[in-house]
Amino acid sequence: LNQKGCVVWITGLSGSGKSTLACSLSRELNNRGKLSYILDGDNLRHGLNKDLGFKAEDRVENIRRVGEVAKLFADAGLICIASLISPYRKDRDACREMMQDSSFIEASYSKPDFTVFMNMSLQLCEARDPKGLYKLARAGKIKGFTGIDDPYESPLNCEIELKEKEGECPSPVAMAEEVVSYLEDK
Ligand code: GGZ
Repeated sequence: LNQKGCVVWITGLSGSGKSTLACSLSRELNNRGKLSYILDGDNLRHGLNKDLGFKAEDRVENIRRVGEVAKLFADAGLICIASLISPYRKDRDACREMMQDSSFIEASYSKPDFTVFMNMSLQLCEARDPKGLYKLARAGKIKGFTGIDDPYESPLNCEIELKEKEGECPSPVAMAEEVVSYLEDK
């Protein structure tokens, strides 16, 4: 492999465009001959994490497991793109630590971890509501929905922050290019 492994961790509200960015980023990397693998929270909840729900302790375990798997992919030299709400700062920090523990594998690590914060407002995410989940949460049919009646703690130390402009999300390709150019710089 003509690349070094790392983890790109995408955090943000449901509907903020994490999965779309993950796909777009993977495609952009592929165009540049870089191998990546996407770990998407929602998808993994159908398999590896199907025993987990959305209570705080389940989310903690969800993030921990995905962090461990991401580390394995990065150790193997891939650019691992993890896209999860990952609402708690403490859990994201624990993942970051986890990556640093393995940075002794210097050959495969450039920098252990990059956090991308999809800083889209609740208003925007709720207006998009691609799966109708915000509507259900507002109606009280889903309890503990992130942003409605469950917390989201914004990153304090993210490497990349992607923001809406005039109430609109930038295009997936534009966002992916921003992440790629960051990775290239490093
Ligand atoms: C948040 C929920 C919930 C609750 C179901 N809270 O937009 P989606 O639909 O496709 O992605 C969300 C996904 C969140 O899974 P994660 O593994 O990323 O969450 S976490 O990091 O917090 O563990 C959403 C759907 O599951 N979903 N119920 N109560 N999102």
